[in-house]
Amino acid sequence: MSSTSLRHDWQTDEILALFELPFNDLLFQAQQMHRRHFNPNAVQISTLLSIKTGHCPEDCAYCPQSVHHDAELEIESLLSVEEVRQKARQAKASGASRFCMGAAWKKPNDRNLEVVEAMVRAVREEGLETCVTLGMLEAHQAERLRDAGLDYYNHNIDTSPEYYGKIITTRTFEDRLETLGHVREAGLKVCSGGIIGMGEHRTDRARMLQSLANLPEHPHSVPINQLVQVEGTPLHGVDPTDPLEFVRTIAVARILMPQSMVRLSAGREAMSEAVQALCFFAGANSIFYGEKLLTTDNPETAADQALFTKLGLTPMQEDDIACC
Ligand code: SAM
Ligand code: DTB
Ligand code: SF4
Repeated sequence: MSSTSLRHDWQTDEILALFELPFNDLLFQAQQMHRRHFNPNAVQISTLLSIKTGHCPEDCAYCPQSVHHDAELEIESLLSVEEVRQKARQAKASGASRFCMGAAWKKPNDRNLEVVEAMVRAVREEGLETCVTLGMLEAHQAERLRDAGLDYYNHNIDTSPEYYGKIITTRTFEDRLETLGHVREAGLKVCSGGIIGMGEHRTDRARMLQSLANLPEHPHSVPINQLVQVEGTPLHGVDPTDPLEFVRTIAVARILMPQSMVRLSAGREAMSEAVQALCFFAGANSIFYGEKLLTTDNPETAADQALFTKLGLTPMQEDDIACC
């Protein structure tokens, strides 16, 4: 996202100062920023589908799909284009505007990519925006996805550059930035965020948001995940982060990246309605909707519909976004 009014020079101490504000001051500032750019009562709705599940060669300590951990998981090879089309049709019927497809790959090979391109075309034919997350991409692969009509590429930086090596050893933070560069240069919209609750410190949360905000363009979409603790993964049993610190992270993301969609991503199943409501107040304006994320549970759709009614939230339309 490029606009001269957006900052790309955030310093760590400025971001920490935001985190340290009294809670009400921080939320008020974030809500004011939010209202400047969005209808505060509109939420963008995406649905997720795992198109290839498990056996991933990467060792991400949070992830049940890594071959290095022994989480209980139903391994599934690449779905067919028709299976994906059916799921997209269902997602559209239940109110989603974007369909996100995730694959447990370190990087796709060109044969894999051909199938994903066909999936992207099928999902577009069903009238949904498309997002995929396939691991690392080379420049020509990002261009191929763009030519197939892909809208968004999700590639999370997950945590701070300093904490990265404690969570993943099979790739580097710089590898992630390189793929994000290819995606941006191909003209795809970037979706990039991270995970809270992996035993990181507040400074890591600040440095993660700083890395995102100081990219050449703010990501269009910034998913903030709360770690879903899965038995068999190294992070199972780690001390959870205080929910109010999670809300603060959302608020700081909103202030740093005022025009981005901030997604209250994984972890809602373990969150009270009150904490989710605070996240929306702090500037979150996007969620994953549907009873499953990739491999773990998300809230029941009826529960989400009830929450939307209680909070007076509506699915986002184009005119809910103010132009810069
Ligand atoms: N393999 C690709 C990759 O890592 O980019 C795409 C799929 S991967 C599952 C997508 C994202 O899901 C990860 O970057 C991570 O941020 C998030 N994720 C994975 N497991 C999670 C968990 N247990 N809790 C919260 N977020 C998780
Ligand atoms: C993102 O930031 N979170 C989503 C999506 N992008 C691909 C994935 C969450 C996965 C949670 C664990 C699971 O269900 O396997
Ligand atoms: Fe593989 Fe992605 Fe899971 Fe890491 S997060 S183990 S890359 S599926």
